[in-house]
Amino acid sequence: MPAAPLPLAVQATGRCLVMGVVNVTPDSFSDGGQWYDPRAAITHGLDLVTQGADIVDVGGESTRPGAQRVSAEEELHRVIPVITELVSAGVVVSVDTMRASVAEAALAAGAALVNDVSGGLADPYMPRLVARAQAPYVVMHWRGHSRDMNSRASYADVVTEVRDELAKRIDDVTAEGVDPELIAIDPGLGFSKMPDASGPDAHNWKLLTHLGEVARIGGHDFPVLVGASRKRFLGRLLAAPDGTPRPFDDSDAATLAVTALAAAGGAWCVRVHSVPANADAVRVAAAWRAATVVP
Ligand code: PMM
Repeated sequence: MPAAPLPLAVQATGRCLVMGVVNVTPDSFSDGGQWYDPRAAITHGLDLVTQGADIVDVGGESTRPGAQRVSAEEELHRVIPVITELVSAGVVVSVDTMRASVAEAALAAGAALVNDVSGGLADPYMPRLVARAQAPYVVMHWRGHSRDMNSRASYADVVTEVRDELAKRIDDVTAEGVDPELIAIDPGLGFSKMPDASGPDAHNWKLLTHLGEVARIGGHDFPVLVGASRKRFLGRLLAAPDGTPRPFDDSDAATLAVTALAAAGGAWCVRVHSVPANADAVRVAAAWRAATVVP
């Protein structure tokens, strides 16, 4: 089944899109185990759409810091039945995978977008597969697998380095035939980024406040996906006086604040675990942006 067309510009949608997350994993950071059962995952995906998700992102491999990889067979076993069922219910599905074989099966099952947190680095066959399928492709900033990604979180100037490394990824994947018009970029919040709330290592905050610079590559403004939802840098920001980080399931209000700010700043899409309030926030941001335009 061909991938359904997905608008890749804020101008085309009138507002920032909301991507709801379904992690079909036993060990994801914030919702590990909750949607591991395929029936639970399918029901949750349908609920996310009812709550206002434009896209449902289905993943079968945890990328939490320190996570070990699962086999391709296991990943396929987790995600394909869920994607098949959601697509047959009319849901726009993205597949969160670093593997070309999983992306290929997901696209064959009707997925509309490939969300590759490695931006084509983890599997050399991924860019060619995406090119052949003419599928929209999220290219995230990534410096290596989760088991040791924190050791790579070293930057002199995080905004320039992330932008330059994304530019290299875009050069490489377009050289393999990926259409630049089908690429969205992602700064990869939490991936080889320190969770500090301030100071020189406040990598996530620097990126969030310079999304336009990160996305301007080779004279082209790429659509930006922001994945801040429930991440450690929010828990760190909201830590208790004794330094204990706020638990991930109590950081949805902070996620919402990032959504509103990023959407008002022109982000194309936000990837979130809890949809309802974020679906409202992107509409608020759209009205905010519209009212800033001088008639
Ligand atoms: N984060 C996670 C998984 N997939 N995809 C994109 N494009 N951007 C992200 O920031 C991102 C992602 C990890 O989050 P989770 O395991 O808590 O859902």
